[in-house]
Amino acid sequence: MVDKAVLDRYWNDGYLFLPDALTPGELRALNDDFEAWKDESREQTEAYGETLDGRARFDLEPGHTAEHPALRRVASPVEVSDVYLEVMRDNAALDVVAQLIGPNIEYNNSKINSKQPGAATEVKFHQDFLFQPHTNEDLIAVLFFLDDVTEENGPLEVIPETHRGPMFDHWHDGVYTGAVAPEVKADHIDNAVSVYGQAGSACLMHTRLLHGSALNQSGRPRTLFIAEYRAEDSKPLQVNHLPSRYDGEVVRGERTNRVRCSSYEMEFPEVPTGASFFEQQAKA
Ligand SMILES: O=C(O)CCC(=O)C(=O)O
Repeated sequence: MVDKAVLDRYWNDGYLFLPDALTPGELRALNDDFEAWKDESREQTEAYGETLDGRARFDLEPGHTAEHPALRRVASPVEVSDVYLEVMRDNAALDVVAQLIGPNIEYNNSKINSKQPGAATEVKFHQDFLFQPHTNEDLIAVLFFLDDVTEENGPLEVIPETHRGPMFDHWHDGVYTGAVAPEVKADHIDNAVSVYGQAGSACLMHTRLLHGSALNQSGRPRTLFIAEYRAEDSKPLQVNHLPSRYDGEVVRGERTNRVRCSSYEMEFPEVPTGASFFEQQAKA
């Protein structure tokens, strides 16, 4: 639990850094499962495994080899790991999520984003809400650091206060790219803040905050477990872009079946088809 000044800072900035979001035991167990997946990926040459909508669960970066495995994304790890499921259901950051948008909180989706040493994949600037509109904007992504995050290994970069500004178009030339136009990035990049911290910490991020992250230029990995939660009265208006059988599970408080609506205008994202997140962003 955190005090009001900290909560106020989140509402002002649109993000919050939390040290000690994971216990040492949780951190070790999450990393053990990820290392096992990374080892398994050595035998693979293309994206593999299957999620609920038929897309691959494990996504490999171009240049992936058995000697230098570059597993860059695991979609819905909570479905294939008891450890990820337990941490998603109960962790110290979730208490703060409940303080901010609770008391009733549902799980929305989760993934692992990993940048292995020298990984060339960047995450282009975007606002998460534009991937899956809801009736209101009380959604928070918790980005758990499974490695120390430094200036060199591709930290999350956020643009403070943009959650209170416009929603930017993620469609370009008739294609949904899941990224803002280069001019939007150029207009904001001078205000970017890189979020560093030790393994075990986390960043809480408002669903409308503009953010991205650069390539990993270091010899050390940077792996994040990202779990997104929503207020129970925030109802999805479109299919989950990371479907999971746990979508909608109440993880704090209780189910009320109330719906709360805010007023906003945006163009709906394209329903995911065969493309992975990074393939979609490559069209930007
Ligand atoms: O991996 C990162 O640095 C950012 C992740 C992110 O923004 C996303 O996957 O939506």
